[in-house]
Amino acid sequence: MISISVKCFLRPRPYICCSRKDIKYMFNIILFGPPGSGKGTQSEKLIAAYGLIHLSTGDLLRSEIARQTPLGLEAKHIMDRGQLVPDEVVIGMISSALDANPASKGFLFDGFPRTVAQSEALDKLLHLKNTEIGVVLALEVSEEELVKRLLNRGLTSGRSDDNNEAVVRARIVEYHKKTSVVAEYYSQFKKVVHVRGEGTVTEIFDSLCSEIDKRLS
Ligand code: B4P
Repeated sequence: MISISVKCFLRPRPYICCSRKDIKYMFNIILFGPPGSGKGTQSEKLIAAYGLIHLSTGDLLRSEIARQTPLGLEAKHIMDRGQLVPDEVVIGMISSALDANPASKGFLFDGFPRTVAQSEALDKLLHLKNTEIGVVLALEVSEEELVKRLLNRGLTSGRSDDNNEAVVRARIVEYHKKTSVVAEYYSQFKKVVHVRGEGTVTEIFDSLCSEIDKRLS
């Protein structure tokens, strides 16, 4: 049995830098990009701005590791090699999280889906709830910038997958091998928008908001 923790920030929107639209129906976003592209960073700001529920499979897995559950112990070995955890594990975690939040205005998926099998499973889970992905926001960052950011985070985060350059590069290889195709999968439904992921956190946040607002109007 997997226990999960989901961050829910249904509080008044604190950002006034650009016009947020109220979400009147369920709106689901995938924040997509390679490791270190700013998914976690931007997710925190987006959920606060739009009142979405944040589902980060990386956070869920790290919570399992911190609690030393059997799943967490197994996942740690895989994550420390820079590889992806098996699809059935992360799909199970997301399925439980969706069921635990029936009244959500929408979900922000961060670091999920990471394979085509995960994408297909997510679409089926959302279909069962009469909803779908509204947009896939794909952050674009050069490889050298990714490595720099992750190694820099490794100096303070305590994350064992961030403090070794070989592991960081292995995660990027894994991304190109198994995850980049997720953007192609959603492109066939015309859901992907590419957003420049280099610049200040505020500039990138404003670009993401502008793409979301277009789809909410
Ligand atoms: P995740 O937790 O998803 O981690 P990540 O992709 O490395 O980080 P993220 O992209 O969110 O980091 P951010 O840029 O915000 O995954 C970790 C591991 O879990 C995976 O390798 C895999 O093993 C496993 N896993 C997770 N989901 C899975 C799934 N669905 N299937 C299978 N396995 C899965 O931050 C990076 C750094 O950049 C930060 O220090 C930040 O401060 C900095 N930064 C952000 N924006 C910046 C900017 N604009 N300028 C400068 N620095 C910036």
